[in-house]
Amino acid sequence: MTARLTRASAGVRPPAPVRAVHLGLGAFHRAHQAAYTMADPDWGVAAYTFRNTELPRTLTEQDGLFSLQVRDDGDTEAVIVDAISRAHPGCDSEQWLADLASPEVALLTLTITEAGYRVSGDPDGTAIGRVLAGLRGRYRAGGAPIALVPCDNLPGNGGVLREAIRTAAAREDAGFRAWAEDQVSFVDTVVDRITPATTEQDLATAAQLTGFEDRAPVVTEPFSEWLLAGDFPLGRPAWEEAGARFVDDLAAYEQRKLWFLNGAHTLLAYAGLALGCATVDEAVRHPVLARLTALWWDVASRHASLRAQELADYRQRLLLRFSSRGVRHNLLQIASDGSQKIPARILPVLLAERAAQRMPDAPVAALAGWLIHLRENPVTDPCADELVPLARSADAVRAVLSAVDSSLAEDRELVAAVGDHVQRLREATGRIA
Ligand code: CS2
Repeated sequence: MTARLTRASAGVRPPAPVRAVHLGLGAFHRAHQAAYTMADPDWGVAAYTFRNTELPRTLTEQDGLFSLQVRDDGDTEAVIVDAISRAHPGCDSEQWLADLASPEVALLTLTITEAGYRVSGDPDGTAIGRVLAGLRGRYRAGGAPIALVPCDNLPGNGGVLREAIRTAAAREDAGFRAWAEDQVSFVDTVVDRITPATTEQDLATAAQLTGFEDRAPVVTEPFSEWLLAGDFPLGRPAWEEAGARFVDDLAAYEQRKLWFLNGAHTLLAYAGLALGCATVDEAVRHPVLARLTALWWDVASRHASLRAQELADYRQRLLLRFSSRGVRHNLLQIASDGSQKIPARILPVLLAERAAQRMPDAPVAALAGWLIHLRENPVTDPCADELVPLARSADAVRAVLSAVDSSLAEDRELVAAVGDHVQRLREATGRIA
């Protein structure tokens, strides 16, 4: 019989004092920030999720421990991650407020998805609303400074979070708003580690590899990157021990990550689903999709600021990462939240190309695939209620494009090209439009 996973049974140190809080306790946090924080035994994380109450309960039963299965094409190595000192469901709001008010807590990392930074109307009950409540409590409890470290794939994510907090705080008192401007540091980050959702099979593998019954394992790839720019007024874990890099300017790296990795993911997800593929490794082997991906990287390279050689190396490595059979990354998972992802990943390159009067195939294919996805698949997107009917309307291409960027919808040649590409994808699968 496999033993229960606990700190005692695994012979792992006791939980470190909580000095970091995390919001968004999903697989990505555990494969990324938690794994980096493990490099510094003085820092423990209190991790919160406002969605899934099962996971914090399971982690609590496992003393915060879980196994991280690092898989390349052939081998899997399992590491027990011990950085999470406490895990909490959303209903623990008193604990959340107490943690954020504590001067021992120096930083808050966030993985709340791209959609989590949208503030429209009352922020209460949203991730931003929770952060605002936490900051308000901290201000009232003495106002120790704090670093906020967003770890989602948005350009200028520190600035985006700052704006979201500012907007949400519009009705707060002036003293609090001045404190938030002065004492809250917004750190920009580029995060990278491909981490698919955990499957039943991964639980069995965890038991085989570790000898423990682990009900919260995470599967990830060997590659990992974390770039950060910003201040940590009360200090931070020695994340550099695990390979994090602190730089002055993230813009070029952010482009590289968002356009080359995430942009290609989005293209593979939408065009790939339209062509009947299910996972990234399958899609990247499909001749039509392999060609589109290469075209996408060519066109993105024209507008990226890193040196050509660096971009070429990054592409080479991405191909290996995408084609790894160790990490089966579902296209449907990547296809979620297109309305939030496309503007960060695809549109900057497409708009620059259109300004130069060119009509590049790859981003057009991504938009065409998105349209088909909105018509045919289950859609997870904060704007689904608006987008799905538009995608099924008579003037679908123009209507959907106008919902993401009005200038796209006014570009008649683009609207026609996306419409043509919808046909091409249909013909390639032998389906009728
Ligand atoms: C993916 C990302 O789901 C998605 O949209 O593109 O989660 C991607 O796997 C990560 O950014 C990799 O670092």
